[in-house]
Amino acid sequence: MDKLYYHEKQFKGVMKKYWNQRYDLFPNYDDGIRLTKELWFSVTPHKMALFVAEYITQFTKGYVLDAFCGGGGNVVSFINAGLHVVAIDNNESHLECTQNNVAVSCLEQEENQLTLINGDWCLPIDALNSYSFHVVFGSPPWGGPAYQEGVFDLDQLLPLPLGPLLIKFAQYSQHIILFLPKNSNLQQLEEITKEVFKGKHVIVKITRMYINTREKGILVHWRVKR
Ligand code: MGP
Ligand code: SAH
Repeated sequence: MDKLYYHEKQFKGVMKKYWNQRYDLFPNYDDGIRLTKELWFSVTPHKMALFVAEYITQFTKGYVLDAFCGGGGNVVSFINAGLHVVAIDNNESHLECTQNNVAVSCLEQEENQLTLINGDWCLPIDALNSYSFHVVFGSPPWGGPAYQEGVFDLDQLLPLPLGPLLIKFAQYSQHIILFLPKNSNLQQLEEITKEVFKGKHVIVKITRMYINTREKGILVHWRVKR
């Protein structure tokens, strides 16, 4: 199990700002939210997770694949919006954090509304074969707080560069939504999109996401028309 960070004394240097923002991340932080060090700088703040969930419910009430569930920042809002979620992560501690954070944040849950799967996007994930998803959502690792230096090269996304990641996710749904760094190279995003979806009609919508006037990231929605 990765170490959990839940006491102010554990937060040093750049990590302090994430502790100070804890109620932006989870307004119910004091109810027993559990996060590893990586999750403290990766979870989607609550207001943005709400926005994403509401955005998705405008076009579907069906199954969402959260490809990198982390600490459940997005999963909590998907569940509360009534969506069914299949949540993947390759870190057992993070899956446990999601399970805990959903339990303390989602008071009403339908049976089978959430399925957690330990899966690695660098390998085939056979457990996904029996599902049909309306949306694939993903907030992949950006390489930590240092992502802000300069323009973010989308080939540096983990665990796969943007192109191969889109090719994988396009196998599961016509709607792919990714939360990416605010300083992402948008020209590169356009070039990768043209290459991956060559010959297909694809609409891309980019939304800049702010909390209290500070930009936190961009939400990119690819809608591939058949
Ligand atoms: P930030 O930009 O590192 O900090 O993270 P802050 O305090 O908002 O910005 P600053 O300009 O004041 O320094 C902002 C948000 O981006 C986090 O709450 C996460 O939602 C997201 N985020 C940051 N990182 C480093 C990652 C990451 O590696 N992966 C993912 N998925 N999200 C991240
Ligand atoms: N949206 C989440 C945060 C995601 S952080 C939230 O709001 O809580 C990104 C997650 O990707 C981390 O939990 C990390 O364990 C996971 N991850 C990294 N590499 C992966 C891989 N190869 N396959 C699946 N998950 C991976």
